[in-house]
Parts: sequence; C-alpha cells; structure tokens
Amino acid sequence: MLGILSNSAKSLENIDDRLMQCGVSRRAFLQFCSSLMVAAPFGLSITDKRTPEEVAASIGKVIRPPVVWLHFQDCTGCTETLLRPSHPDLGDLILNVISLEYHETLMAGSGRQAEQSLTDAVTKYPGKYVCVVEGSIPTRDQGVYMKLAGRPAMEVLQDVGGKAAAIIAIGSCASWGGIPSADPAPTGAVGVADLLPSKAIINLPGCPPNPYTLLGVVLQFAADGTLPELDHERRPKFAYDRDIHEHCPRRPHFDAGRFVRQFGDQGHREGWCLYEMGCKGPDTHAGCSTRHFNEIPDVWPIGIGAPCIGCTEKSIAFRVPMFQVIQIHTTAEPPLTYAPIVAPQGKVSPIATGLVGLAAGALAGAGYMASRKFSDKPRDDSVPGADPGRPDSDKANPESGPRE
Ligand code: FSX
Ligand code: SF4
Ligand code: F3S
Repeated sequence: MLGILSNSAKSLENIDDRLMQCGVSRRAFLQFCSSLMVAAPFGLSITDKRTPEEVAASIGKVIRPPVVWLHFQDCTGCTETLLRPSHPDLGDLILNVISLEYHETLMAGSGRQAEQSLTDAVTKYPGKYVCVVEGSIPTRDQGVYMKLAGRPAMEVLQDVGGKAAAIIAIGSCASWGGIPSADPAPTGAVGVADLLPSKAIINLPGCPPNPYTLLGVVLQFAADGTLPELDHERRPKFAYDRDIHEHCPRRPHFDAGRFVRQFGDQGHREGWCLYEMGCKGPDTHAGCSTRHFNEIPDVWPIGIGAPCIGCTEKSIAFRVPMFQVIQIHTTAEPPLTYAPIVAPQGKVSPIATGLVGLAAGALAGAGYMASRKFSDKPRDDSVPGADPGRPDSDKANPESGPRE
C-alpha cells in the first residue's frame, strides 16, 4: 500500500510509528481494526476479505492523513459521536490514526492563533488534506448568519473546501441541510454539495452518523487515493446500501403484526415493532441496526425504543413529521396471512378430526390476522397483538396521515 501522501508530506508519520510513539497497545489497535471490519465488512478496500491482523498490518503503513475539520450550523453531535466511544482509549486512538490539523471544538488555540492554524494547514498540504465539514451553511442574505473571523461560512467553505483533495460532509446538516434546513429554514441552510457541486464530495448523513464510516472513508483515501463506491445521494454504498428494516431486530414483530400503539404500552415494553409510531426504518438506508453507537449493544434509536426518524434520508428526516406513519414502498410488506401462534386444541381427539381442527384453526387465525392487518375495524383484545389500552379510533395504518 503506497499511501498518497508518502512523497508530498514527509512531515507526517505512518500510523504504526505514531501509535508506538504514543504508547498505544497493539491490542487496542486490533480492537479498532475489528470495529472497522464490523462497520465495513464489504465494499471498503482496506477491510475487504481480510482478518483484523491483515487490516492492522496494512493500515499501520498508511501515512496519517491530514484532516481539516470545519464547523458550521451544527450541534457538534458528529464530533461527539467520534470522540465518545465507550472506551476512552479508543477516542485517543482515533485522534492518533488521523492527523487532525484544525478542529474548532478540540483545538486549544482561539482567535488569531486558531485562524493561523487553519491557514497553516491549508498552505502546508494544498490539495492533499481531507476536509471534513460538519453542519449546514447559511446562504440567505449573503450568508450573514454565520461568520468565521469576519468571513461568511460560504466563503470559508469555498476557500478551504476548494483546496482540499476531497470533502467529507459528515452528518445530515453538511450533507443536505439537516435540522437548520427544516421548514421555514430561516438562514437558507444548504449542504456542501450545493455550494461546491464539482468537488469530490462524500456524504455521510446521519444525525449523527456512525464514526467508523468516516474513519473507513478517510483511511481508504489515505491508503490508495480512492473513494468507496457511492450511491445516487453520494453516500458510500458499504454503509448505506440496506435499509434499517431489513436487519431490524423487531422485524419478526412487524411480520407477525405486533405493533406498539402507544409509548409505554405492553407492546412497547415487550419490544414490538415501532412502525405505527412513525418508524421510518422501511424507507431508511443506514447500518444502525447492525452497527450500534458508542460500541454499546442496542444503543441506537430503535434499540432504545424510539422510532427511526430517517435521519440518513434527504427527503425524510426534518421533512416528514416524526410520528407520521409512512407508506411501505419496499417489498417488505408483512405477509397477508400468518401462522397461528398457538394451535387450538379440539375437544374431540381422534387423529383425523384433530387434523381438521388444526387446519380450520390455522385458517381462522390467518383470516383474523389478515383482516386485522392495518385495519380500522375494532380490535379483538383476546388475540395476541391487541392493545387494550388504545382506543380503536386512535389506530394508524399505512394510509393514514400524521398522528398527533
Ligand atoms: Fe448535530 Fe452534526 Fe445532527 Fe447536524 O450531526 S448530530 S445536528 S447532523 O451537524 O452535529
Ligand atoms: Fe424495525 Fe421500524 Fe421495521 Fe418495525 S418498522 S421492523 S421497528 S425498522
Ligand atoms: Fe438515524 Fe434511524 Fe439510524 S433515526 S440513527 S437512521 S435508526
């Protein structure tokens, strides 16, 4: 692996040397490489078909990529997700794997000192650094709603982003406006691609996104100068190729017609499907259902009992009301009929009659479930899946509008 920066940026050391210098254990580095492989099992050249040891061996030789990180209209959640893994050592390790040349939240300097480090980074590595942008950019009224050192954010992005080798728009705000662009979007917030359409830009939407997706993209670019394959929204396919619903642990409940009807009801306590609470999982491409946050199992929206708001989708998050039930567009519709959960017991026991009883019970159960599926008809509370706490008039279905 050559490393695109090896000839032009001699002052940067490789990752192995840096980790050794900082006393980072091999074990911690292998753990990091394993997490990277879990986040990107396919489609990322640095992890593709390798073992953690092989990944560590090749990443170790990569020259630490210089990264200039710009903050615009954001909540700093993207930075937080990168630096708040459950093991503090991992946060340190991440900062040693990349060479963070400028980052307003993390740098010690302020004022002119901070400005100088931005100028230095851009001058030292022209056309070689990766520019990470967090937050949306205000464009209304000549961008007067956000200025850095007297310059509108738009101008800073055009200058610093324009001189970068590649730009990574981290989070939904930088990808296409995010929260600040929600109606009525008072500052005219837009994403990076709206202002620099011809640059190499990768969008990593999510509010916040998975930090390993960022690290994977940056490391692949530093290793061989390539970017992973992107989809039509400029998202790397390795992280955004499947929808949440395909791998959701609550999917069996969806398929069986067991839905949460109200926060705190019995179904909610038992971990049933959140579709009727407005879950956008069936229309949302992201890896959250298999790649949880902060390295803690089940730490992701649906894992903690909240519906997915579709934060990685341009047309969903901050556009469609959070609790509005969506239409199912995918092939992921639940089947029309379901097998009975408990086979009914007949009073007469001869084998032949028993079989007839089972078949009749199955048909009755399936028929019941089919009629109940997304139906407005009154619910039979004696059947599993019914929620006695919720009035029939309060039921949502795929055809319904916003729920309040
Ligand atoms: Fe916050 Fe980032 Fe959301 Fe936006 O994430 S987590 S509001 S995507 O810019 O800091
Ligand atoms: Fe999971 Fe949401 Fe799909 Fe239900 S609708 S299975 S909670 S992704
Ligand atoms: Fe976002 Fe939905 Fe994942 S809200 S964090 S895409 S579960």
